[in-house]
Amino acid sequence: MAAINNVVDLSRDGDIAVVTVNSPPVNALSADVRDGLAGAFAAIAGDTGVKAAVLVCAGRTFIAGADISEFGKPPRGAALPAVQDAMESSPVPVIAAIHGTALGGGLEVALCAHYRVSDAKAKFGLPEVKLGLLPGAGGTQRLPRIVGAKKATEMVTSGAQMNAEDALASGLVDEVVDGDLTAGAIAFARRVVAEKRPLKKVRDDASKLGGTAKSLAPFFAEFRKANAKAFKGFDAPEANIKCIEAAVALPFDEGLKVERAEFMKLMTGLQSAAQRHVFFAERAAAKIDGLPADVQPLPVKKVGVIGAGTMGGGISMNFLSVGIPVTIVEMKQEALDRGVSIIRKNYENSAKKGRFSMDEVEARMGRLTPTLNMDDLADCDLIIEAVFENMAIKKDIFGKLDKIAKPGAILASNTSYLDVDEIASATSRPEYVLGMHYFSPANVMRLLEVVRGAKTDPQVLATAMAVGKQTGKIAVVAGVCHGFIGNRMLARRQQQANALLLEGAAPADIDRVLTDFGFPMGPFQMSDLAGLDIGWNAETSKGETVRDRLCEAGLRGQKNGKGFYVYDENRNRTPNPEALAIIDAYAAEKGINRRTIDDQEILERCLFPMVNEGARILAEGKAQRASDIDIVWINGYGWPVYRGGPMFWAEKDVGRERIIEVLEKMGEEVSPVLKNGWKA
Ligand code: 3H9
Repeated sequence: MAAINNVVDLSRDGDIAVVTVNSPPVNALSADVRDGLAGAFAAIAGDTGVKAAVLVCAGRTFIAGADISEFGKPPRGAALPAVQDAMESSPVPVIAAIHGTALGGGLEVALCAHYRVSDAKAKFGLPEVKLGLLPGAGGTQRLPRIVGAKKATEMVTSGAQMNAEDALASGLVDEVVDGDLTAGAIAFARRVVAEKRPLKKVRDDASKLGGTAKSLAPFFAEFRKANAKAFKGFDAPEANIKCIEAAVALPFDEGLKVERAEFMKLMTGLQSAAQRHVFFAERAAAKIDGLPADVQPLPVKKVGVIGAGTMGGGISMNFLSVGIPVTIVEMKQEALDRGVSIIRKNYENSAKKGRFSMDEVEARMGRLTPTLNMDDLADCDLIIEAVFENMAIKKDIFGKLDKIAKPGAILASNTSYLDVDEIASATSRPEYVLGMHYFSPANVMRLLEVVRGAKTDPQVLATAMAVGKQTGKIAVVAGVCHGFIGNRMLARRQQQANALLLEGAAPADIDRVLTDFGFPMGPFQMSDLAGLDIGWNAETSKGETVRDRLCEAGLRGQKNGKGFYVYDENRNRTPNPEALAIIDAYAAEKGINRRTIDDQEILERCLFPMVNEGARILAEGKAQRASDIDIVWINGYGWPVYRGGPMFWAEKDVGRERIIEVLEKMGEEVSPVLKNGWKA
C-alpha cells in the first residue's frame, strides 16, 4: 500500500485501485484528507493499468462530513470541489464503498462517484442544517437527482438519515454488500468494468427530480407552511429549500451557483457560528476537568427512584426505556398507583403514535417494581431521590438510605436548588452522594445537571455522567450553589421580569419579547403553566408579593384557566385584566412610578443579568466552562440554539461592552469575568 499522505493510502487489487481514507475519529474532510484524495485520484487518472477505483474508509465510518473545526479559518489544502471534480471526471469508474455514516460533505463526495455500494448498516444524510448550514458541495443539487426533490427537501431541512435499505430502493446506493465491504466493492467494480457500464454522473440525470418548478411549486409552498413553526427563527431551512427549488428549476451548474451563494451567506452568518459552537460545546460538556484519565464508570444495572410524582416518574422512564430495571418507592399506595399509571399512559401514548410496539410498552413496564418499602432499594446501584424541595425531608431520606443501600451504591438527589453537601452530610458516605438534576418532563428534556459535591468521588461523578449519556441526556457538571447553573441564572431573569411588571411592562409584552427572541415560552407563560401556587401557602400568605395577591385572588394559572392570562377550553390565552388590575394596584401601593418600557429594555434587563450571573458561576468554578452554561440553557430552558447560548450570545452577538454598560446603568455589580472575558 502506498501512502499518498498521512491519512490517504492508494493500493491495488489487480487492476482495481483502492483509495483508503484513514483519519480518525470520523474521517472528516480535513485539508489533509482533501489533499490525499486529490493526490490519489490524480495518480489513478495517470495510471493506464487501473480499470476502476474504489473509495473506502478505515475505522468506524465513511467520511462524516467536512471538518467542522476548519470552518471560519483561512482555507488550506485542495478545494473540495476540485477533489469532487477529479472523481466525477475520472477516466475509470469510481465506486464509493460506504459504512457507518456518510454525512454532509462525505455523502457529497460519494455522490461524485459513478456508483455507490454500502454495507447493510450504513446511513446517509445531509445534516448541515443542524449546523445552520446547507450542503455546500453539490448535495442540494445531486441528492434530489437521485431521491427526488420531495424526499431531498425533507432530508436537507431535517438532517434525517436514510438507512441502507431505503438507499438501495431509491438508487442512492447501487448494491448492499454482504460480508467484507472492500472485497464486495472490488467485486462490484470488476462487474462494472466487465459489463462496460457507463461512467454514471449524478449531475447529468434530471429524470428522477419528480417534477418541474411549476408542478412542484404547490409542494414547496405546502412544505413551508407545514414546517413554519419548526423552522421559526432559523435561517438555514429556508436556504436549503431554495437550493432544492433551484435544483428543480435550473440546469445543474446554475443550481450549483445558487447553492454556493446561499452556503456562503449561512457560513459567514452568526447563526451557523452559534450552531457549530453548540456542536462542539455538547461534546465538550461530557469532559470532566481534573478527572484522572483512568477513571471508569461503575456499573449501573439497577436503579431506585424515591418519589412517584411527575419528576420521579419521568426519571424512572429514562432507565426503563434503555433496559435498566427500576424500583420506585412512594409513601402511599394511592400515590404509587397514580405514578405507575402515568408512566404506563405515557408509554402507551408513544406506542399509539407508532414510536414502538405495545409489546415494548409491556417490556418497559415489566422492568418497573413499585413498592412502599424503602428496604427494597437495598440492591440498587444508583438511587435517585425525587421528593419535595425540603432539606429536612431530604436529609431524613438520605439518612435512611445510608442504612439501606448496599456499599458502593450511588445516592443522588434530584434537588433543583438545595445544598448537595448538606444532604450528603446526612450519610456516612458523602463520596457516594451527588445531585442529578433533571428537567421536567424528565423523560423528554435532554438536560441533566450533575452536581458535584465537595466530597463526591471522581468515579461516582463519572458514573452519573455515563448514565446520563446512556439514557440519552446531555449531562453537564455543576458545582454546589443555590440553583446550580440553570436555575441560578433563571432567578435573575425572573427577578427582572417581576420588576419590569411593576415598572409598567405588561406580562404579555415581556413574554412576547422573549418568544420573539426565540424562547418557546416567556416567563409569565411559564409561571401559568407551572402553576402560580407552586411553593405558595394560603395559610401564611400575607399579600406581600404580586404572586401572593394573584394566588389570594384565586388565580392559579393554566390549571384553573386563569393566571397572568385567561385560557379558553383549547388553552388559547388572552391577557387577564384581573391580573393586570392586581399588578397596577400593587405598584400604586408601593409608589412605583409606571412608564412605557420599550422592547429593547425588556430584553436587555431580562438577559444581561443572566449573563452576569453566568460569569459569576464561572468565576466561582461552579461551571467548568462557558460553553457548559450555553448547553444548560439550550437544553433545559429553550434558549434558541441559533443564538448559541447566553455566553456565546453575550460575547459574539451583543458584545460584552454593551452588556457591561447596561448592567452598570442598572446598578448591578459586574463580574470581573464578564469584564475580562472567558476562555472559549
Ligand atoms: C459539511 O459537511 C459541509 C459540507 O456540505 C461542505 C462544505 C463545503 N468535523 O459525535 P462524536 C468529532 S458540514 C470535525 O462524539 P459519535 C467530534 O467533535 C458537516 N470533527 O461521535 C468528536 O471529537 P472529540 C456535516 C468532527 O460516534 C469526535 O469527532 N457533517 C466532525 O457519537 C467524535 O464525534 C456533520 O454534521 C466533523 N464533521 O458520532 C456530522 N464530526 O472526541 C457531524 C465529528 O474530540 N458528526 N467530529 O469530542 C456527527 O454527527 C457525529 O460525530 C457522528 C459520529 C454521527 C459522525
